[in-house]
Amino acid sequence: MSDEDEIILSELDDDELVQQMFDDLYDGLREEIEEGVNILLGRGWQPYDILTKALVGGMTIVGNDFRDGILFVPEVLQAANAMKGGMAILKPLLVETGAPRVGKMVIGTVKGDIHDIGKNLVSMMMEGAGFEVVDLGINNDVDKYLGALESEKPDILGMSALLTTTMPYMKVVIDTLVERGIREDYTVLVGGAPLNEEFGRAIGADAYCRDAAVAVETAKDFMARKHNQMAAG
Ligand code: B12
Repeated sequence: MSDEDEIILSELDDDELVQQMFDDLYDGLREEIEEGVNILLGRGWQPYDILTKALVGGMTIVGNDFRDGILFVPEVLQAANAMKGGMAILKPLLVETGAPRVGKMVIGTVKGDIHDIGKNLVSMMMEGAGFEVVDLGINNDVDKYLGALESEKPDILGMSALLTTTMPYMKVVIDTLVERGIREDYTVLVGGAPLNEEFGRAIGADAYCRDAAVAVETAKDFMARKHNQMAAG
């Protein structure tokens, strides 16, 4: 048995534990991540803080080393799997806020793109803020989005893209909404690491959101505007 096998997570203080969780996420150790999340919850940490400080923090390190060619797809998949284990524990806690229903969102990752961690995080936070969320998953083409808009009648359409090669597809979807004369029926929010505000504007989205917290705030803003318009009209 190596020294590393003997680390007892519950004996670490908060800072050490978060550091250890960064390492465990990096190594794709799902069970250890789940245990770490449970320990932090037991110590009174807010689910949102665990998500952003321990899990997203760890994923940032993975992302940097992936970019720099130190980690490769199989390792990153393992890390993503460990992250999802932690997120699954936090989801019911984030969602269970008893907030009144404020609106409905259809969300999905665009065609050609299989990244879903950020999208899932946005879904969780939106549900926690009182939105009903219909998650279309990954690799969605125009027809999938249009079908869901038609059947679900949401207030908001959210699209996620993590690749520079897939982000232009968001414009394809928005252009189709314009062609069909239904663009104004929805607030379109877009997000994903390679996007920025300028891109969001250029493709005709209502807003680009840097992260899940901004997504929630922006969605609430748009819902408030919609209600004010309805009250005025
Ligand atoms: C995990 C990961 C993977 C995993 C995905 C697992 C999964 N289930 O998602 C795997 C291993 C499968 C993968 C595969 C690939 N990946 Co990858 N991946 C990543 C990595 C490391 C992390 C992404 C992540 O989950 N981040 C954590 C989440 C929380 O952040 P986020 O996604 O940005 O989401 C937040 C915001 O952006 C925003 N947001 C996101 N979506 C939405 C949507 C809406 C509506 C709103 C409002 C907000 C919002 O809110 C989120 C929460 O705060 C990134 C690195 C990076 N820096 O992003 C590379 C990265 C995105 N991948 C990259 C590449 C190149 C690939 C591959 C092509 C590699 C290959 N050679 O095969 C494939 C592509 C597969 C495909 N067709 O999609 C590149 C993209 C480069 C580019 N400029 O296009 C990156 C940037 C790495 C790099 N620097 O090289 N990847």
